[in-house]
Amino acid sequence: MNPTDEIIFIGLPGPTHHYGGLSSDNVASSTNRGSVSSPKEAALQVLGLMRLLLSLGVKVAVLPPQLRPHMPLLRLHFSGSEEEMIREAVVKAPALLEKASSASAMWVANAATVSPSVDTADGKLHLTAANLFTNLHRRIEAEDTFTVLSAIFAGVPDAVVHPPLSAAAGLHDEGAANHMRLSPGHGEKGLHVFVFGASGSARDPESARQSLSASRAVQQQHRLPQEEVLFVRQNAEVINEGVFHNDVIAVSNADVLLVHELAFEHGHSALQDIDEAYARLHPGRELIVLVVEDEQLTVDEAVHTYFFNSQIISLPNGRMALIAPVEAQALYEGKAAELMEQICADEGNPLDEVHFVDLRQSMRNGGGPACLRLRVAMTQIQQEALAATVRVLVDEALLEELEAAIYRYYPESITAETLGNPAIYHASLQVMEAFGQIMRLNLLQGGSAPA
Ligand code: SUG
Repeated sequence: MNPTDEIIFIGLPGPTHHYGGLSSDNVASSTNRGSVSSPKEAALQVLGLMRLLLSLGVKVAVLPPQLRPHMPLLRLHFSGSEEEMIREAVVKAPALLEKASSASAMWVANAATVSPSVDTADGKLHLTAANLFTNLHRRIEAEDTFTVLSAIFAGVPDAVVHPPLSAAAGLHDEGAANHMRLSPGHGEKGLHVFVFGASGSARDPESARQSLSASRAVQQQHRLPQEEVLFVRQNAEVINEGVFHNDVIAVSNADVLLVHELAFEHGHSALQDIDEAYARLHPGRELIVLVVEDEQLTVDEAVHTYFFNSQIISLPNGRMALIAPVEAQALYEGKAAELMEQICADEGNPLDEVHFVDLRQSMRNGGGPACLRLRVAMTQIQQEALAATVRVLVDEALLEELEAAIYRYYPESITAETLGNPAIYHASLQVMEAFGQIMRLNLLQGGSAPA
């Protein structure tokens, strides 16, 4: 068997990264509406995250930003040249221009749901681009995400990239942010835990982003056998407290699940269901469930510190590390950071170390370390083919090239008003051109591979 391991794709913020207050269910986004952003700093902070992951021996790849403002959206409302539409939009429809300008494609945990070859009945690596239906500024990502993922995986044997699910059929899908894959190791069969907020029942909170029907559709098209899946309902109360995605209240890696006791509708009994399903799939193997009680950290504290939006990564020595946002140290007198240190000091779990990263630019929009990553478990052969098709696997040389383009083209700061300056659009075009050349992708055509 091919040893399989995981590539962590990290999303890069684009040059229009700003604070539009566009997600009403997302506390950070709503709170920071209208504050001044720095696209340059945002992108450099994400490069810092990539460097840290590389230094810890993780395989990292990059997903590029999308061209903004999104012209097809503006063209539904305005006409003329791109510059004319931007100038008119900032005066007549500033809220629309903000949505069209969102750099939200950086949160690639929402780009797709992934099922590796080892899990699927047809032996294929399936990816379904998320339709992100709930919010307009995110919905416009879906087509280009599909295009860029198709180009990136075009040469990868057995990879199938599915287009976004049909929102017209009522399927609302937010990708990997509501999905956890539990397995003894990345190359062994995984239990896919699909977490949903809406099932068409009267209990559905209005702001639920993920529907059960969408999760089921993903299971079917990914050919995931019944014994490898579990559908778990989010706790409606915590959705209303700002847990807009499951990855705001739970995080997993391989056989470790770190979760708040109030994450799911039936609390501890849902956790028991997960444990039992895992034991059926892997008899005799233990799932390590680390439950954080409300007494230790309240849901509100979890939402503000993004404790659970950390990444848990596997280290080359077989142990694990937490990659956590600096807010965990800064808020509530460092209570969340302390809890992380305690977990890492406990020898009963594989977590050994915690690294705090400054992702403040992204965090102010509700995007922590886990939002910025999409995990793809791939066989060696698939990884080699990926490397031969496009240049997305990150090494120091690639980072330096991306960094030079960021210093050259990214604005220092952005406000709602500056989005009306066509110069920002021109800078975005230059970024797409530059990144496209670096990564061997045609980013001006939505990310397709060059002919
Ligand atoms: O969808 N924020 C994103 C954050 C996504 C975080 N992703 C995960 N949890 N996986 C969202 O709410 C805010 C944009 C703004 O307000 O300008 C935004 O879209």
